[in-house]
Amino acid sequence: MFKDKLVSYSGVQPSGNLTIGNYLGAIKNFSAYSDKYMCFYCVVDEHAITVRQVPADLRRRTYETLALYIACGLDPEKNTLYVQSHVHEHAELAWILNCFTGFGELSRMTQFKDKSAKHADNVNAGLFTYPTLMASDILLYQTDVVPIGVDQKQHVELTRNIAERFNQLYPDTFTMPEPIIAKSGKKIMSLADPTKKMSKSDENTNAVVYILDDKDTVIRKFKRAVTDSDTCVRFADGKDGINNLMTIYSCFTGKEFDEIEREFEGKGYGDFKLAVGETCADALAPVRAKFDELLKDKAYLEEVMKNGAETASYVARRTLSKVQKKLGFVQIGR
Ligand code: AQP
Repeated sequence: MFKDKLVSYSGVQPSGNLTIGNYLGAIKNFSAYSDKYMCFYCVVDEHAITVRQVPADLRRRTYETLALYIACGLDPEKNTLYVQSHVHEHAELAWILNCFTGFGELSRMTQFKDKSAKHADNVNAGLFTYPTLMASDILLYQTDVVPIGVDQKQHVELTRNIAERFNQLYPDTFTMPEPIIAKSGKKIMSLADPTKKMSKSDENTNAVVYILDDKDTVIRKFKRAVTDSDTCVRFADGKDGINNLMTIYSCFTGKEFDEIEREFEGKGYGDFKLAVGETCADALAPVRAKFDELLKDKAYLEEVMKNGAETASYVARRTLSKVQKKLGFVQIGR
């Protein structure tokens, strides 16, 4: 076994501008593992092409997503930051895992149902087998923990089922990964429709707060957020809009809901929305500043990508070769 530490693994698709949902549900939580774990955080460009992408945009967003990882506090010296398509073992193991995954299992995936409804003109096989590629991402690194938002939990559960099935047939192949879902921020909702997840690919840009939005834009978006006809800031059933804003405020300030309720007692929604907007914008300002600086230095970002791909490939190759041997593929020692 290559590892002398536990492994943390996660990824983000460069399929749009990253949102505060991606930040609070995933990226912000990645750095908690940097000191004690061996960490692999990937820009999953192969996942992104399950939906049509404009090549120039995909290329730009791949650099941007990597820069955002670093701007959000992931030190490339402590974390392996890399791009999925730079490590060919992901696609190779995914093929093998496809042969150990049921058609019925993949058909039950909520994301597949949602995305095939949303992109009815392009329900491709990649969209269907997205979860086996994700299983490959995770299992290649003998991962122990996968920090994710709650929408990805079903995919990690499927990964565990595939790993268990494979390990039963070929013992001691894969480590069993655990999804790690933040208590707060696990599902940030759209500002325009708080019953729907905030997504980077949402066409309504007012529904989404991007990590790189400037302060005025962030405040304007929160001011327009859908709430309800009540006037009291409290967390309760049926108050999806306010619950979402309280969750966002709590994630950025660390305050509990009862503390937030006391803070805004006797104040209207206008004051509350302004406070959420200002707090969010101020928290993201240093990320934006660092991102701008990083993006000016493409050579540095490419060096991070190269070093990351080298480390990731070394580990991925070992797992893939172990799997191939177990399956009976002939090894010719090239
Ligand atoms: N709204 C959200 N709240 C909390 N966590 C979220 N994540 C995504 N949206 C929210 C988490 O971010 C990580 C990276 O997500 P992804 O890029 O793999 O794709 P996704 O889950 O499909 O996210 P999007 O923003 O909705 O992308 P598109 O619009 O391209 O489909 C994951 O850990 C995810 O849980």
